[in-house]
Amino acid sequence: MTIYQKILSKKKQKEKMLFALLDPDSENLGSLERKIELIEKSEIDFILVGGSTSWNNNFERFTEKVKSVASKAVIIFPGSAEQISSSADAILFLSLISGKNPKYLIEEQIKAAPILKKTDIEVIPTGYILLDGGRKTTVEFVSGTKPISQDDVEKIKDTAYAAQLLGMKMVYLECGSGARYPVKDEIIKRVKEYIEIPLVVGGGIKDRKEIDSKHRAGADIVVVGNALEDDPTILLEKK
Ligand code: 1GP
Repeated sequence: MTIYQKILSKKKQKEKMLFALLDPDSENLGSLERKIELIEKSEIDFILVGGSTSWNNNFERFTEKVKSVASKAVIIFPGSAEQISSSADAILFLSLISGKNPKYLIEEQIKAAPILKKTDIEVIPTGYILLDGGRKTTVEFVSGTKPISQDDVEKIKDTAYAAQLLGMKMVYLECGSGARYPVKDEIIKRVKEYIEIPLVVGGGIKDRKEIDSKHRAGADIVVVGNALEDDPTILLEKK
């Protein structure tokens, strides 16, 4: 079974999913093993690796390290075509469809294509939609694109539906890492009425209460990054 098939099957069973995001630029390799041990014991389904920046230039080494410690599948969440490692199990092949920057709409994907052709990583085409989370986040800065205001519900749901019509396999509603507030429940509900493909929600989700509320609103997958830094034990408590 592919990772995408596993996601679809959980969605069908109405099993909510939780992904942990490990960003090579903000992880300390020393504490990484301990964090992965906690992840392994938790309900987290899959591990995402990646981020908007690649200052440390250690993506390959980092992904190999995560893969060597974790038994859970590792999915690349790339900030650019530089973040591809054949040791990962899959890649979210993102297109930043809320923005008008050709680099993140199609150019990085063209750069990535010949690299992916040579690997057998599973590719999951994903429409990536950046929303305003109350402060300028790294993804906004790096991508040079404006997030959609969370007041513009119609635009958000139309963008998500366009992703599905284009044949993308998932929609990712993103407020950016460290957002002041996450995607609002009303937005998730509205988007959910329009799409059948799995809905991923991330950015600024701080605790168990918020994870549950995003799941209840209709997110199939919730992604947490920073909160794992702050207090992994609380976050990873089983329900
Ligand atoms: C993944 O960018 C997020 O979508 C992660 O955000 O670090 O705020 O959890 P946080």
